[in-house]
Amino acid sequence: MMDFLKDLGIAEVNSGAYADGWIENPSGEETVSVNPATGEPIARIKNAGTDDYEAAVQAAQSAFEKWRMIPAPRRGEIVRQVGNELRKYKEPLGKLVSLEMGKILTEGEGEVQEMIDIADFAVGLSRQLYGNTMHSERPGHRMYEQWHPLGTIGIISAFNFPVAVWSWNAMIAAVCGDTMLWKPARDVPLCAIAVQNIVNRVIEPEGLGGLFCLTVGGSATVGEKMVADRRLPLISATGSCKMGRKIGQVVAERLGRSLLELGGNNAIIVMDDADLDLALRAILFGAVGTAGQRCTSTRRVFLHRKIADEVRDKLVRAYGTIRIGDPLDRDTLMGPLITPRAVDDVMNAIAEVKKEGGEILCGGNRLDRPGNFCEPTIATGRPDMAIVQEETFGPLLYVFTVDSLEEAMGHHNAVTQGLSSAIFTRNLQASEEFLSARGSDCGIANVNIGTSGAEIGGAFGGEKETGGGREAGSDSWKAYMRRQTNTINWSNELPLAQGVQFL
Ligand code: UN1
Repeated sequence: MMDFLKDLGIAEVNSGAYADGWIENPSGEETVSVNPATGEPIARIKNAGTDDYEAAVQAAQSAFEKWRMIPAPRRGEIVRQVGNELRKYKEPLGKLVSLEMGKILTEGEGEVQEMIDIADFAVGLSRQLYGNTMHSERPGHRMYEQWHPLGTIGIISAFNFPVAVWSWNAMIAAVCGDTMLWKPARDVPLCAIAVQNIVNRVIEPEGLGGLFCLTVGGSATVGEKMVADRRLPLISATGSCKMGRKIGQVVAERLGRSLLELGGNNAIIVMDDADLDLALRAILFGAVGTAGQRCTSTRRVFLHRKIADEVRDKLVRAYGTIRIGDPLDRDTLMGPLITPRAVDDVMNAIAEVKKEGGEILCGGNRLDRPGNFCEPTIATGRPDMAIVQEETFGPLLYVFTVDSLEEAMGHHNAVTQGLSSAIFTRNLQASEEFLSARGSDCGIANVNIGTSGAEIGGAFGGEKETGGGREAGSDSWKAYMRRQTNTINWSNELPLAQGVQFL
């Protein structure tokens, strides 16, 4: 066992269930966390069973009784301490993210930075959970709205951001007065266990053990239970559109709330007046960064005909220089995919491109070495090919040529997903057109910046089959609270609204 894992409290065999304290011997199956770069085991996890799930919900519910009555700025003080612990553990936790998920070290550390940033944001927010006041139409009446905590929130996170997306939800929900139960993705349980150990250093001495609970487990033992559980008023889930559609239906059936952040099919449009060097770098980071496994990864590029050949050639050349390998090696630019199956998915998509008459411009192969590696790949063909409509979660980029912004916009918005988008241009009219009501239909639209790597201060999420949810900054906190409108009559009369006379 590597030393940095010990620093994070990771053992050979780990409990995957936390309910106001680690449950020593959870009753679920034992699973193994595997290093995607080598196929070797990292450590074993005892998953949460049904009884452990029940214990965690109860712990979170009873913590809520206390937590909801602690003033929000005091709750912010707890989150401030969590942010400080994360600062201390940035290096080892970033390394674990790289080891278990496979993203390169700078991105693993960046992910922990994202946790720290959202913790800081949440601390400030804890003094800014503002409601409106309105002027009542009735004399001697005062009207305002206030925001109360919702309850215990269920957080279902994806493998690709194994720690940051939890913190987007958890740091904000914590200052809002909620407690939570986290189900991390199957392939990255150690990241979640390490995060739980870090936050425990703050919550346990304060007697707030049930504030952040954890149940590592499969969909049948944990996931499906959470989604159907009426004690969890909000389910915040990140993952594929297919998964979100199922979750959304079950939560809607019980009239609960869901906050969905699902797949993207993000595109960059490059106009003929663009700074091509900037565009090139943004496309590379967007398509090859995280081995194309961000929900914001760049999947489609529309090049204006005047610059298309030049950009395409430069891209192909740059793809040839990408250093693929061990994500923990500082020289590596692209690590492995999460599972062998993920590599199969990319290979199947490439076969599909060829079947539909498209062409592979570079890459296209698995790497003959241990671990889940494939080449970063550029394909071309028609933007309306069936495979292009799908989100293939890997380093597969489609490049198309267009004659005008109008043509690019048509293809751009024709997919079912609506997460992130970008245009590269120096032309004011083109960029404003792209950002206008008839422009990009995505939740995120950037100018001269790629599709991925959003800051936490903005609201994060997208439209259409991306699910409509917003997490992180701006006023996303409202999703984690319930709004109450209060009217107070301090007069000696009982006037009715709308001038109604009665008695
Ligand atoms: C995700 O891929 O689910 O904007 C989240 C980005 C990151 C978050 C991605 N800040 O790329």
